[in-house]
Amino acid sequence: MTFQNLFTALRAAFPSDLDQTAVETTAPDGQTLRYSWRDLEHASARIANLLASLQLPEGSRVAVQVEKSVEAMVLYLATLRAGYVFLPLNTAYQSGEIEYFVGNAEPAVVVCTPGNFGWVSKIAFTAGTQHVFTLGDDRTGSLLERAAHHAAEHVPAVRGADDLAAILYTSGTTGRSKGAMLTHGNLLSNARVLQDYWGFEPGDVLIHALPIFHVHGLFVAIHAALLNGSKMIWMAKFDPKAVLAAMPRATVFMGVPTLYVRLLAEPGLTKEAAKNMRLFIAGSAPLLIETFTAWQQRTGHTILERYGMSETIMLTSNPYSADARHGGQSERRGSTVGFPLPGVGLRVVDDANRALPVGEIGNIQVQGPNVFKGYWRMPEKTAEEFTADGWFKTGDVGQVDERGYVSIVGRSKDLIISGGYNVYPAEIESAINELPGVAESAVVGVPHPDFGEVGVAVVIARPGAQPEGEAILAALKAQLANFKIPKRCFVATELPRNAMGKVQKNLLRAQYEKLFA
Ligand code: MCA
Ligand code: AMP
Repeated sequence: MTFQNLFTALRAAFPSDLDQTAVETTAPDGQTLRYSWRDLEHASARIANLLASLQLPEGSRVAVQVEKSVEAMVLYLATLRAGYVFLPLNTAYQSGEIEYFVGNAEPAVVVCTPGNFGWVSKIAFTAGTQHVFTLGDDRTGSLLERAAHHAAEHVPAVRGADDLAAILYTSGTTGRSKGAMLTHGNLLSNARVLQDYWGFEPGDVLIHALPIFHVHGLFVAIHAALLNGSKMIWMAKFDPKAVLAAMPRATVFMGVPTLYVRLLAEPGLTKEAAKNMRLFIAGSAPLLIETFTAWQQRTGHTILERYGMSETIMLTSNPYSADARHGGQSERRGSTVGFPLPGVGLRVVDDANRALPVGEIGNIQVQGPNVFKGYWRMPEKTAEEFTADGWFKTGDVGQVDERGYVSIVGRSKDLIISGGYNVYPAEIESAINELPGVAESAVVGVPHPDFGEVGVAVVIARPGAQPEGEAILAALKAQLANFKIPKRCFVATELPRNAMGKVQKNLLRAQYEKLFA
């Protein structure tokens, strides 16, 4: 079979009655908006035609930093359709961060919010980008104005399974962010597996409340709905009350653990409120067993936890129903991320890459059609992250039990996952170390009731200087995305070190463990 463009596969799943509602949302002015499948088809064709008219070189990147809207999703679909490479950027990123991504990816097209055009276009034009468009969350901006002049029919560009569809930047423990290159084949194969594994069926309606610049909201959620021809109830921002209000009209919800914690704080979350729901899925960060159990008690539903990465999309999942592939096991077990998905190979090895027996803790390595093609323009980094026999090193530490359930018990990478966003201490430490009066610093993750984990900074002053924690945090806020800012900053006289002189972050973590208890 000739491989299709991912868009073509998603389009083929649209219902035959294109006038049905595909997406329902509330506009910024409070008005309810309904988009039919035909609207998605036409709007993505117009933007794809606009992109095609720019005569961009093959493989051009389209970098997008806009607020969540249905049109932003359509822009993603249009980029696939036109055969270019989508590069989503978190709206929290500040100019220094955007400068790096745009400089590294050299996108041919940049799309930003109308309010950011001044500074974003300056960065983009300096980096050699030819086209900068704007897109507001209220359907304003030059992208839609220009697209309106183009036809509402477009023949999707032919793309092979190995052709790039998207680049997702993911931070590294050392150095700057790396662009994970995902292909049409990676995304489509994973989407098909999930549609089947999670039992998507006619009549499903998805509540979409996640941001669309990362794997969870952009790929897992959107592809699941579109590939099933399912309606989405689309929320520009997560609001627990709005999610509760939508549940009687929906069947599936996906969220990071913080979303479940915030929903549990709503007295209206009851069995009755969740009665129409078929499935609650969690991932991106560890789901505490307390949250898992409380959810069962309050709603009668057992959350299905799964595990994935930007480099691999989804890797493992708890079962949706009794699954012959796992000896008929149907139990969704809290504190585990379930079984490797069909087609995914997963092994646990020691530091010398030797496979470990069942139950032993080690490094998780994976293989499969979902595993990315490599890091953008970083062949050495790519080589470092794969073993000689072709397995990708996830940097996660875990174990597989005798029944085959995988658990993540830690990370070998120095990473904090806060409210589902990744924060790399190395990046924050180097920003702190540049500030006046700072000699050195260490950033560690500590438990937090809302975000699961948050960063805490410990700073050592230069001789004679008296930096203050609050001032350091204020200075960081001007440079870095808000979710990366440590929630507290302490000035200390020294950092605990081992005999090799390495900072003992485990001791700092223990010291501040109860800070937010
Ligand atoms: C906001 N703040 C945060 C976070 N979000 N701080 C730490 N961690 C965060 N995640 C800051 C804000 O800047 C603000 O600080 C203060 O916290 C309060 O903001 P609040 O209004 O409560 O935040 P919010 O706008 O309600 O956002 C919280 C959120 C959001 C809804 C949980 O963070 C979110 O949507 N997270 C989902 C992330 C996600 O989709 N991850 C998937 C990655 P100040 O007042 O000082 O400015 S994909 C992935 O990981 C893999 C592949 C996978 O397996 O899925
Ligand atoms: P990202 O770089 O944003 O793709 O984040 C990927 C990382 O999120 C993984 O390597 C894991 O460390 C973490 N992660 C994703 N899902 C889970 C989960 N269900 N439990 C624990 N960690 C998770």
